[in-house]
Amino acid sequence: MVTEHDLVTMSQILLAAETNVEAIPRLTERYAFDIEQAYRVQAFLIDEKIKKGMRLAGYKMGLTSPQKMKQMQVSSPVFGVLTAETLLEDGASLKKKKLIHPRVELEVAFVLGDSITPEDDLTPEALAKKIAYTTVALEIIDSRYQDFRFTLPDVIADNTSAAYYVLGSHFARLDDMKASLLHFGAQLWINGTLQAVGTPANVLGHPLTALASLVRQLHQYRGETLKPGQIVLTGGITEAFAVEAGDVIEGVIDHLGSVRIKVSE
Ligand code: 0L1
Ligand code: MG
Repeated sequence: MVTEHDLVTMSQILLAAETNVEAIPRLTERYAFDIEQAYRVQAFLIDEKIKKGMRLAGYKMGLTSPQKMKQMQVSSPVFGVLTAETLLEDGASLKKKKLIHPRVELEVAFVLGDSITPEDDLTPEALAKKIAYTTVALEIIDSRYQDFRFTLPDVIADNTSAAYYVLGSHFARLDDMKASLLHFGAQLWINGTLQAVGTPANVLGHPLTALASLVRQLHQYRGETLKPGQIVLTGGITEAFAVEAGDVIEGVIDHLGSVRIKVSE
């Protein structure tokens, strides 16, 4: 059984791995801990970052597509925390040497116009009214575990591999769009080669279903609710792809625009 002290120690091990850019063995090889305890480790990790001056910007859902669940051999979606300091500008350059083994994902991002609690109507129709803006995003994930291999508690403790994220410069309003988000095509390009195609429907059937799942899990594991202005990354539309120095990566989603980053050494 793990103690409170062990949970804090685990968060410190993960933070050191991130700071030192050094992969570590899975924490579950040393400690037996469950999903609830994993979210406590994640909370200790985020508290430490906030103490160092980082600011909460929103949340991310992870493991929301059948492709990602298969790739990582897990069976349920998870959430992590986004900070303002890890948001990159559209077109920015990402330094690979700051990361262990980064991968990129193409996602739909929401900027909330309203607070959302578990007591609210969480159907896609009702949630759509609480979204201020929708855009295309790239998420750069970077597991702190060796070989990107982990169990569900490991990856939750590691803030669901969050590293950086980039939002497109075009912000669309869901209610202004004639077609449903579910019918939009999504493309991930790396160095001018089409790497993957998909649709936002890959994300738990609808990115707004991922948002509903976030509302419930955030309340269950943190006792928190979503606030206006917060950013939500809804989860990868396709599997994740390894990122190399020199890469130019572009994500495109119909009606939501495009987003791009360059990767340097
Ligand atoms: O954002 C994601 O879907 C990543 C969640 C964690 C799993 C991974 O590192 O691939
Ligand atoms: Mg993601």
